[in-house]
Amino acid sequence: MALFHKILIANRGEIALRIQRACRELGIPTVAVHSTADATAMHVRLADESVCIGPPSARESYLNIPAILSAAAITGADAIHPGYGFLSENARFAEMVEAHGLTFIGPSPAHIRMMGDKIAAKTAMAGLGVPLVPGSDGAVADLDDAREVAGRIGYPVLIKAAAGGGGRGMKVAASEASLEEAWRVARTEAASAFGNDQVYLEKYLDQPRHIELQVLADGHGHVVHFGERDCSLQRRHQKLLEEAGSPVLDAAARDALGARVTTALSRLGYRNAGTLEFLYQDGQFAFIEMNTRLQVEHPVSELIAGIDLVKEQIRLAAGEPLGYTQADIHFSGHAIECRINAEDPVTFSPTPGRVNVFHPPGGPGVRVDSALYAGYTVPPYYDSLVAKLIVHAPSRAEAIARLARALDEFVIDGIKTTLSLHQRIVRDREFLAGEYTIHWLERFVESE
Ligand code: MV4
Repeated sequence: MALFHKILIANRGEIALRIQRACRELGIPTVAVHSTADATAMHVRLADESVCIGPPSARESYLNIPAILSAAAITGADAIHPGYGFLSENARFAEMVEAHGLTFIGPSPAHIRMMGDKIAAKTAMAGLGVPLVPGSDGAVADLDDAREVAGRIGYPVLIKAAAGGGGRGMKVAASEASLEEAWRVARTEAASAFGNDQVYLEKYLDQPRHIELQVLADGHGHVVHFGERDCSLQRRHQKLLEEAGSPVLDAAARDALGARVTTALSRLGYRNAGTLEFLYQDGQFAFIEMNTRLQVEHPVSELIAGIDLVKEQIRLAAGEPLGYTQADIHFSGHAIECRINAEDPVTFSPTPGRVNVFHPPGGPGVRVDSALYAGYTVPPYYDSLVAKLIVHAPSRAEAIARLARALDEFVIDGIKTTLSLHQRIVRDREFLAGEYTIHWLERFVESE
């Protein structure tokens, strides 16, 4: 029996292509949706069918739920893959997809909603035995409550918005003297940015790594993990380079964390793909957030585990059970991804415009996920990610050598990109040694 008759992909760019490729290999026809600015985009060219859903602004196109549901109805699609960003973690969208008799390729709306509330996510995970950063037990009611919690866990503390995540709505208080100010600013910003002024408190970790665990679950209690990704190399909460596995974890630490997490998600009844984000410092993991979507950096996990996460998502959404257990999953070698953005490599300001030459690298162990082509004009309306260069090799040292050579082969002419920044990172001594935390890249960029 066919998994689905037709899948609508509610996204654009490289991830729309990535999902189309999985659909094609599974024999499932695809529908692309696009804004008027994307009429000539690669994801439209390669889809079986396409529907224009609105003007350039994402709010009126890729976030336009009625237009997307109408596109599914008129093309006869029976499932929707949201990709990442846009509507991928919108519980109301997932509900509406299901209310229209279609399958949302992702977790249940209830789980999306739970993980979107960072307090609910932490409470659920703590109750299931996943370690947290020391902090408030749920929301902090008032300033007195905040003082009491901070006094107990010790300064510095971080005040975070329940509806935040990804670094939005955080304030550090170094001592009791600055707590009141941080408290007021955090509450006010949370209220205006998210329409929800609930905040919580955590001990501030000063030199953590950002390590996340990729999981798949079938909703019937079977959950597996695909190891960790080290995503510490970021600037202003934008990741630039990710690797699997982390340079600082061994198999025993990975297995221990994986066992905790898969047990927890099994008891939660979670289904489809997910990623748990941890801070890792002094040999300890602390859960901070869970992402209920396919992530930009999923390819590094695919390469070390030899699986296709998007095909798995589609099979799981169709109700198939996981066809294997953790014991069947074996990790091989090391993978690294560089995010190539249409940005100035020094100022990071976006550089939309016409691409004259596009020559991606090739050869052993090299994968390029990109929707670019020579003659394409990168529009100014969306995210600046234009290509992901992913390499796989037997060891981390060999992966870095392969990455350096692939970056040197890569030609994108006509617009400035962050290729040259990556060429410098992969030759840095500390990067080569794997010695970095979440603060490393900002200092590297400043020191240049
Ligand atoms: C933290 C932290 C230090 N201590 N929580 C930022 C993004 C959001 N997902 C959580 N973030 C952080 N939470 C405690 N208790 C430092 C960060 C943080 C960070 C985390 C991951 C990747 C990059 C980051 C950059 C700055 C701050």
